[in-house]
Order: sequence, then structure tokens, then C-alpha cells
Amino acid sequence: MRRYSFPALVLHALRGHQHWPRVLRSPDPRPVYDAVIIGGGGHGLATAYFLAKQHGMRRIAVLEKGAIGLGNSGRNTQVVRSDYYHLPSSKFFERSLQLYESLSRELNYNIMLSQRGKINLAHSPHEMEMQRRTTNAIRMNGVDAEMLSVEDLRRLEPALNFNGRYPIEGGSVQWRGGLARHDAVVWAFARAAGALGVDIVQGCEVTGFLIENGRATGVETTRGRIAAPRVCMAVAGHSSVLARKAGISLPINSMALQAMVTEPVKPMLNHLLMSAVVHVYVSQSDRGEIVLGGGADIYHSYAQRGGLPAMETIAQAAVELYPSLGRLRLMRQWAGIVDITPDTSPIMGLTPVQGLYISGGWGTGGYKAIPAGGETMAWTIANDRPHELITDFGLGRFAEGALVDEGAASGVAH
Ligand code: FAD
Ligand code: PYC
Repeated sequence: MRRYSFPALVLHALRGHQHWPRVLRSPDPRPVYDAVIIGGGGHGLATAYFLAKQHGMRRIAVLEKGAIGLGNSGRNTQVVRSDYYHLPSSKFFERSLQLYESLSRELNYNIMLSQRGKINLAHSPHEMEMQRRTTNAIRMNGVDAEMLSVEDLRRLEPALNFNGRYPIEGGSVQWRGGLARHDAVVWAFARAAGALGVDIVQGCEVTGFLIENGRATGVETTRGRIAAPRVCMAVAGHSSVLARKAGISLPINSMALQAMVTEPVKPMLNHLLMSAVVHVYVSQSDRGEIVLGGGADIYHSYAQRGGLPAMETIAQAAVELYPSLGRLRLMRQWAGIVDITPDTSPIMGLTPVQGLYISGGWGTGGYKAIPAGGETMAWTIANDRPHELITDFGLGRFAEGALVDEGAASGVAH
């Protein structure tokens, strides 16, 4: 992988930053690969990277219909954490957080991990009891979590409105939770996968599957047919659209999830805060903007915009928690399409079509899962059976009724 020395950086600066060598190759698709990954978001790129790195596969393509990272992986609010309730989710997301903790070194790219602590606010004695139960479960799963008193919160977040319509009673925290720069995560995986020989083909939409005797043999694309004995779908927001082309029906609701940022201000918000009652989450970006998000828009849509009612609700809720935010202007708003499953857990692993794999149903929370999602899907594809960390997340659970209900752990955004 290319590393720049200090003199090389100075030289480029003196040249007015012209003529930088390309970081990514821009290959044409080849007619045959050992594995094709559909979707150039974090999950697709991480899966390709781990297939090449840990399983020695060399002829791999990531096919992206637009440009890499312009789907949900570049639209999210960057929250990483592992405070899940059920053991299968806890193990999986904890593995992901651990991988995040060493990802900058692994990929030689600063992903700007900021473990500033993720706080859940509680607004009633009953909510305090529920958070205590969840906190105990998380600790029994071996993950860090602790309760916070209202005095703790006054010290940690002095700008909060403690006596609003829903007074703050206390809360809970995962100190290792926080944020990581989403563009950096995408580009780090893309650059590292490219350096291992993975073809990342942008502007190449998969329009259908080649299936013979129940087995995937390749894909139809806008740039021709590509043969491959292993095909993986990693197309958050469009999982059911694509799976249907292989004759697979997924239990997914697709909706817009919005986020927005205010104009930048001096540091005023020290942690990542979520309130499930007021229904908003907030953090402050490195540039000083206040990042706001809340629940998904309540109607089904494939328009990556989001509507005014959800935006108003989120802004109102933020002002309720932090009245001083009422003085700020919103600078930008955007949305991504999230694929929500009945239990809000992902769908990962094999499909009824042999050689066709899925990493989808990530809903509102798949960014934090990118490293472990990539690692476990790569293992699954290489071995044609589910990695032990994802056996509970198979598509079959919906027929068997073995759901992994993580609705509450999805936080505010569902
Ligand atoms: P994506 O990044 O969406 O990549 C899928 C790619 O597939 C896209 O680039 C798309 O163009 C491509 N594609 C689709 N169809 C085809 C096709 N037919 N052929 C070729 N390519 C195709 N998660 C968290 O953990 N923490 C958060 O703070 C958080 N905040 C969020 C905030 C918002 C506003 C949104 C929208 C989501 C948020 N999420 C969060 C969820 C998270 O962003 C996603 O779960 C995650 O990014 C999914 O990654 P992915 O690689 O599967 O999908
Ligand atoms: O999964 O933590 C999360 C999250 C926060 C905002 C959207 N998703």
C-alpha cells in the first residue's frame, strides 16, 4: 500500500496538489471472478478485504452501481457501540467494536475513532429500572456499561435541560461507544482491498442473477455478464429489490432515515447522547456542527430524501433536550434508505440459492457492524457455512420464529 513520506507531501503541496497518483484503480470488469460482491458500501468492501486478506482469494470484484460510499455507509451518523442485550448480538457487535479499535492500524488509515461515550438518558424511575436491567445484561455479556445518576449527568453534560417536559432522572453509558469517521472507514477498506488486488468496479449495476440448478453462477450487469461461483449481496436499502431478482423474498420494510447538522459552534456537547423518550440523538462533530437524528420516516420509500414532519420532530426534540440549540440554523439535512427487519437484527449468511450470500437488513444500525460484518461474511463465503458469530442471524430464523429482538438496542433510530 502506498505510504507518503513527509518530503513527498511537501512536494505535492508545492505543486498545488496537482497530479496526485490515483489511490484506487478503476478496472473494467473481467468476465470471470472467484467471488463477486454486490454493493460498494462498507459491508461489501470489508467483505472483499477480508476475503482477500484472510482467505487468500485473489479474483474478487466489488460491483457498485454508483460510486463507493455514497449509500448508507456515507450517510450515517457514525455511531459505533456494542451495548446490545441478547448474547448473539452482543458477541457480534463487541467483535466489531474491537475491530474498530484497531482498524486505523490494520488499514493504515486514520478512521478518527472517538470513544467519547454513548449515553442513554432516562426520563422516569421506570425507565431507570429498565436501563438498569439492560445495563446488567450488557455487563453479564462481558461488555462495558454502567448507570449514571442525574448528578453524574449534570457534571458530564451541563448544557442539558434537566427539568423539561420529561425531566432527566439519570441514564446509562457505554464509555467505549462513540463515533468513527464514515468516509474514512469506506476509503480505508476500499484502498486496502484494492491493494490486495480486489477489482472495485464503480458504475456497474447488477440487474439479475445467473442461476443454474439452484446454484448461482454469476450476475447480469449493466456492463455485461460476469461469471462467479460465489455471489454476495451487500446492498443496504435495496436488499429486497435485488433478492427478488433471485426469487428470494425478504421480510424487510424499506424507509428513509434522516440526519441533519446545525451550523458549527464551539464545543458544547461532550458525548453522544440518546433519548428514546424525547426521541432524538445528538453529538458534536469535529467541525463543531451538532449532528441530529431520530426515528425513521413512517412510510415506505426509496427516495433518499426524507420528509418535513420527521425533520421537524427531530429538531423539536433536540431543542427540548438542549434549549440553546434553538438559536442555531440547520445547515444540511439528508437521508438514506434503511432495510428494517421484524426483529431489527441483520440478515446474514446463506440463502436458498446455493453460492448466493446475503449481508443485509442492517436497518438503522449497520455502520458499527462493518468490520465484523466483513470478517464474518468473508469466512462464510470462503467456507460455505455461517461463521459462528452469525448463525443466529440467518434468513431461516423468520420461518422458525427464532427472532433476535433488538428493537430496544436499536436506540432512537427506529
Ligand atoms: P451501503 O453503504 O448503503 O452500500 C450499499 C451499496 O450497494 C450502495 O452504494 C448502493 O449504490 C449499492 N447497490 C445497490 N443496489 C445495487 C445493485 N443492484 N448493483 C450494484 N450496486 C448496488 N448505523 C450505525 O451503526 N450507526 C449510526 O450512527 C447510523 N446512523 C445512520 C444514519 C442514517 C441517516 C442512515 C441512513 C443510516 C444510519 N446507520 C447507522 C445505518 C448504516 O449506515 C447502514 O446500516 C450501513 O451503512 C449499511 O452498510 P452497507 O455497506 O450494507 O450499505
Ligand atoms: O445504531 O447506534 C445506532 C444508531 C445511531 C443512530 C442511528 N443508528
